[in-house]
Amino acid sequence: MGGSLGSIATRTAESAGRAAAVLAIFGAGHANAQEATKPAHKLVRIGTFEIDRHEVTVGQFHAFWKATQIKTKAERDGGGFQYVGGWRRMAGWTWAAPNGDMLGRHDTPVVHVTWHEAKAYCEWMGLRLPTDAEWVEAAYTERRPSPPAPFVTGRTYPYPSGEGAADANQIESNGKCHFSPPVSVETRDGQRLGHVSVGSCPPGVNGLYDMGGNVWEWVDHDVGGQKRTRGGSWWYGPAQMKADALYEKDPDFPAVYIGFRCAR
Ligand SMILES: [Ca+2]
Repeated sequence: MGGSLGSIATRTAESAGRAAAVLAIFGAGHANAQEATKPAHKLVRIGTFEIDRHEVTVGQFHAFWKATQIKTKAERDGGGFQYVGGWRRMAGWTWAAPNGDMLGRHDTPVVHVTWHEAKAYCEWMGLRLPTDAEWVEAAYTERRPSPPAPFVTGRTYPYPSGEGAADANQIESNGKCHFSPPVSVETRDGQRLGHVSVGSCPPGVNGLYDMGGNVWEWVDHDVGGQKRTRGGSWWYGPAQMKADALYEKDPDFPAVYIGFRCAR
């Protein structure tokens, strides 16, 4: 996922200077919108459709932000949400600074984006959000003709990571992939937690990364005006990673736990 943005994780942005810092670090910002190039996407074919191998990253979303001059809802409203005994707006927490006090690494999943913003990003890329059925097919049923062990063609697994959930970035992970400071700083049950760079965990069903855990993923599925999220996140255990874990959120809700990937 190379690039010149890796060093930003160690940069601290003061609240008042954050926008300037983001512009300085990411480049010329909106001023050079016409020069923006679209980021590369690695898609995996699953039958009749393709889906991103990774969650969409901060670096990829930055190209969209720069080209379209979008101001995300979290940016407009002063920050996205975190659950702290209830949903709380976190000042300055945005796609560029997922935890406010430091800028997001380019190879970490973008969060604090609404369903509408995720959809707009995918469409800007000539892609779209996966449907719920596509996401489920890709996450749980192995479709590769010759998958590496232990995966078996045609088998449907309980978790996107396979028979077990220990390889995923979730609260009961065994440590194969885990919080990598300083992207997120949070504690739950005495553990330091957060999302990790995409591809940090072992690949799961269909060779896809982080379909289970890391960050929730918006899909194109409406339930009474709410939009479904799939796969659980680093904040939860394995139960939220399963196919029967059905959760929906307001499509205008930006949160530190929610990202997305695209399909076509
Ligand atoms: Ca995920």
